[in-house]
Amino acid sequence: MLHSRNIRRSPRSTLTLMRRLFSRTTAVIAIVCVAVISVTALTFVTKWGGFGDGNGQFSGPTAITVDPSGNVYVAEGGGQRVQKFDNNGVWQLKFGSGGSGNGQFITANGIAVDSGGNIYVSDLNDPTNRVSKFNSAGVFQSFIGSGHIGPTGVAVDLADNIYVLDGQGQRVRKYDPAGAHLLDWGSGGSADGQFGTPQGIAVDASGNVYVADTGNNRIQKFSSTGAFSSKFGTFGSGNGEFSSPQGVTVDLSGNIYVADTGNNRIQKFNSAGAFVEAFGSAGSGDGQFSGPQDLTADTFGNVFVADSGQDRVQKLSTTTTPVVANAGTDQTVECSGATTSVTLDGTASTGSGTLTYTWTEGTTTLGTSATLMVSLPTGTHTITLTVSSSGGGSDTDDVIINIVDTEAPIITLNGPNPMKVECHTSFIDPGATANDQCSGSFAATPSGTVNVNVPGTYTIIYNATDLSGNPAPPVSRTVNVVDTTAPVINLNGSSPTLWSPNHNYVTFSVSDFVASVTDSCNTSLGLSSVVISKVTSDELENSDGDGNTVNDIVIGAGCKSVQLRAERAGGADGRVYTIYFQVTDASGNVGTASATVTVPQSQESGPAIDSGPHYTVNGCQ
Ligand SMILES: [Ca+2]
Ligand SMILES: [Ca+2]
Ligand SMILES: [Ca+2]
Ligand SMILES: [Ca+2]
Repeated sequence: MLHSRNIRRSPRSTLTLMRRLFSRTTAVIAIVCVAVISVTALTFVTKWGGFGDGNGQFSGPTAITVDPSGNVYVAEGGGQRVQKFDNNGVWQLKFGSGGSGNGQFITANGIAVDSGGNIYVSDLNDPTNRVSKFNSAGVFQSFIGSGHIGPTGVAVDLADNIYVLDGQGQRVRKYDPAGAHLLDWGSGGSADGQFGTPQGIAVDASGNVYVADTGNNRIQKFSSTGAFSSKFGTFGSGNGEFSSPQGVTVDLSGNIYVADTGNNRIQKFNSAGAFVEAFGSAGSGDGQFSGPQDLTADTFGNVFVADSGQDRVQKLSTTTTPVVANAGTDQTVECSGATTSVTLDGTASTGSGTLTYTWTEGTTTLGTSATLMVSLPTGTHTITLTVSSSGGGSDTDDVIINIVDTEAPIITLNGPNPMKVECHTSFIDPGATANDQCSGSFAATPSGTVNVNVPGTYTIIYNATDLSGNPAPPVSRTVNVVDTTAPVINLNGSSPTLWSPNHNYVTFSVSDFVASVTDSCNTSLGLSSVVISKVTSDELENSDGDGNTVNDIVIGAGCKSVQLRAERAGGADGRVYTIYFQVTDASGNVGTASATVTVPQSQESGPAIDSGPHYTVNGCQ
């Protein structure tokens, strides 16, 4: 269908094709209707290129056109060739090279495709000054016309008539499909129908011819026979004003697009020449331009721009799909601290053009990227994503982020467990620390008591609850209060002297010597707890001159008393009995003390002298 002989297109105006199709095929009518209905603002779609001479690279792309299938053809002034791409920028083929031979270029500056897929390239530079025709495979066919002076542009109408714009010649030359010259119009100047070195030309479905009158900063419209119809534009940078506009094209609806080269932008006008929209700015970003020299509209609602200074092609859409914001799936996230990191994902949002994203919670803006990591405190957050399209329109969507705290703290004991505490001392609880992923670290609460004065095993229980009320499993510590200190036997200072040495027994009890027993950990200890562990004498049991007695020491039953003979060796230094006392606390700690009972040698001799134990009787041990 698209190759039907009767289907023609003008190179810088693709609407011509679809107008013809509109009247001939129902199937295509449907496509046309969709495209027309959704025509709104220009939005960036994609781009390709970059400086170079490789396939898909450019050196000064000066002219661009499309064929009925949407293929894109780019002529390079610097690269001296033509490259063909599909509608999405996938490289197809190339032809041409630098030179003056057939099929070669000096400075290609205009391009058009006819209904048969033949490609016309105008070359503005002396000595070439010619328009070359190639078949769809890029094979040189013929020259169109002769005598051109700096031909800057070329266009083909529905009937395959060829219009050559002589930039230096300040005129339009029209040829029939076979290349026969039909007519010329125009001259240099700024009056209606005159030109100031025009650079671009297009033909609409009705055969009207549009010229980008570059030097006069305006667009002029002519009939197919060159009669002046109308004009719009003047020098400037405001809406509807131009700075050296070099390219013009017309879409299916008759809208006119102008490559406003010096202003680094594209401007759109309705079919009556009224300003509709300005798109783009100077720069290298998406939707920005650097001296764009040409543009073309396809039949699918796209406009392709030769972004000459950036050596690339930018594809713009004239159709806008509604913006649909998608803030992503609601999330429930376990708290991980004072704030918890959550990634918001708005990449499922759709809409044409360049989308911008704004995440807000209440009146607070959280960020402006498609995906965003945010830090949120515990609780329920309703976050709104607002998506806006560079082509206009916006939408919002909410996502609920629940930061929850469901995990209990974990308690860790500080200090040893079990823990040993000496009786009589103070117990200082080293405590326990609760660690919670959400609430952080804090002291656990102990319960239970330790009586440091009572040996035994005690248990301290530690509990903790996080800020969300999750209780930690309790942890316990065993505290062993131990008594390792011996009791103290307090003597009353008594140290009796026996006289006379009559060999009789004298009985002494514990209480004769011991005033008290103290053990702060074992207060039940008293005199009754004290026993005589042993008694010694510093003289032999049966020593010389003691009356030949034995059993000088007799410890009573239960070791609470002792009988001592009042006697001493003759001719010695007096007898010393030493009584050893012993008391044992409940923990087995043993306290000892001793006291002496003496028998002097004589009443005049002074105190008995202790020469060490020579005779021992054991008591209770
Ligand atoms: Ca927790
Ligand atoms: Ca003790
Ligand atoms: Ca004796
Ligand atoms: Ca002695």
